[in-house]
Amino acid sequence: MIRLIFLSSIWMISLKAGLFVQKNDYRSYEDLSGLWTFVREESNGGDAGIRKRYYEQDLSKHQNASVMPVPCAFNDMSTEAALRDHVGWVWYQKKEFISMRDKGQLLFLRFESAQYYAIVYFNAKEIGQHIGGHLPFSFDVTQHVRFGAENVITVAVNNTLSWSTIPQADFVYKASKKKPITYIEDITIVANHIGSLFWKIKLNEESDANEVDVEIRVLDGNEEIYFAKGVTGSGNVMDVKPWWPRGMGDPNLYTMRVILRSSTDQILDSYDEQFGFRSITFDKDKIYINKKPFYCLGFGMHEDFDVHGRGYNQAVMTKDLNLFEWMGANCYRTSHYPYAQERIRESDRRGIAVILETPAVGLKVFTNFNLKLHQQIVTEMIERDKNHPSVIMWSISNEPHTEKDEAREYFRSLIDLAHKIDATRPVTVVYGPSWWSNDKTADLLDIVCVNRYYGWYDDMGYLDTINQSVIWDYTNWREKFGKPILVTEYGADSIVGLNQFPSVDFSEQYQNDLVKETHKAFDYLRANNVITGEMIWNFADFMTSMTALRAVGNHKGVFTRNRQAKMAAYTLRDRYLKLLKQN
Ligand code: GCB
Repeated sequence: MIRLIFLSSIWMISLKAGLFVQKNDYRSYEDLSGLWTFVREESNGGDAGIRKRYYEQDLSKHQNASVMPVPCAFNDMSTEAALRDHVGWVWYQKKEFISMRDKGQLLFLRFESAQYYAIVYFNAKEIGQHIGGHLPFSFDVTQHVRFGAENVITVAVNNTLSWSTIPQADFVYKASKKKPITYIEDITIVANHIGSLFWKIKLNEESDANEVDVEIRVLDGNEEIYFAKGVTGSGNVMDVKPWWPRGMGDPNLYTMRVILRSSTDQILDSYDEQFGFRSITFDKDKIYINKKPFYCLGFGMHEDFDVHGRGYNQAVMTKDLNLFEWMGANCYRTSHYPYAQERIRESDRRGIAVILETPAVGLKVFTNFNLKLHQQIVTEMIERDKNHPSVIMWSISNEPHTEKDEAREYFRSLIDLAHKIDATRPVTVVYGPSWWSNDKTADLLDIVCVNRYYGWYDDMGYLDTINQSVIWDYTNWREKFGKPILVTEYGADSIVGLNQFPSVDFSEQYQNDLVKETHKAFDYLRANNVITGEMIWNFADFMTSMTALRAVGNHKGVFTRNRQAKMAAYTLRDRYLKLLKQN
């Protein structure tokens, strides 16, 4: 599953990296996207590049050198199958002029994501490592910068380290002595729909919170509606307009402007964080947003497109979310990894709810080492996206083997961790191979998500049995655990333009018929409070590795990989638009 390597956006920023990049009088950044020098090592080449010290070399002179766009998945760029299927190390390098004008600033190198294990070198010195794709990380490079000169950034990326084979590694970056600059490292905002507000500002380690004043200003557009002081505090903001998902109201957003002042009244740092006033609650039946029942109408999907493969692309993101709106959808799951933060931010603005998911797919091995890494990923994911009003739930894993006894303590630890970091959102796991009858974990969760493929992987061709199977299966989950249940996957492959009437598998008609039959069961389950939402698999066709089950990728999209609507998209659209009005 974790096959593709990509480097998503890379930024050179002055001031801290925990928060997304921003420009103001105290912060700035350079976007390092573009064509990087690229060298592929032999597949499974035994760390040859590290042994031969590639990071000290000008890689553009290497015999295998080519260029690679960042961000993008390199696998999809090449005409060679060897690069598409490459397993092992690849090297990226870029020369970057850093001006004398930047002297005196703290400089960080921030990666939005590198898939999967990255070692970063700056002017031939290793400055840090990161394990786990999809989430941002950053390193302070101030000490290593040559001002008024070209600097060389080299990144070695390895995709062999799958979830269960990661060796012990010391990937904690130990920063060298930093300059005593005070800055905002992180902001936590909890704001509910009736205007209660809590904030916590984290300053960098070297700063002395007693030496600075922290100002909090809440802005509605340009108008300041609340002012307070303190690194942490709470209050009530009057007459707020809550953030609503589509179909329930407007996705109203506010800005929290955090300003740091020195004892001599000099501004040291400032950051504008967007947030919304809204609450997520649940009982045994349903999810509620701002105390009103929220029925999820949406998609499982992938951050994937022709040509550039997996990863963030702003044109594709815009097209996708425009199609969501056209379809009447109000929700998606970032299956099966956290997506670019730009997409989550855009979901805030459009009022599309998001279930954020870790990249833990099909877990079978519940070792201590896996747990540690999983804990790191859950922490990084929640820390990155905790202030986004669109994020309504954390998904710890997709289709783990929770029928195994060891799964219980493993998941208990992750669920507790997620609750500890964020007490305001429900936590879920998406079930696939396990059943209500043998699962060892679902009672620990707030919400239970279940993937089922009746009429496809189960009972192919028997469309008339879908209704009873779906009702039987989901009702059993509901009765056993007494939790709100979300359908997170159902569907069928269809090859666009392949028509068969009466329908047979892989035709557009079969996908459409299966969707219609499944909806009959959903109508019953919804009316009887068994499910609190439905998400089809998949939004669009996407590329996979080769297996006999796939014909040039997975075709369960209701849109093609180029985002053209298939027959089933119209059926789903009619349903979503109708149900959205009832939310
Ligand atoms: C699943 C997985 C998803 C697959 C899908 C399928 O259960 O969660 O990643 O793509 O089935 O189409 O087989």
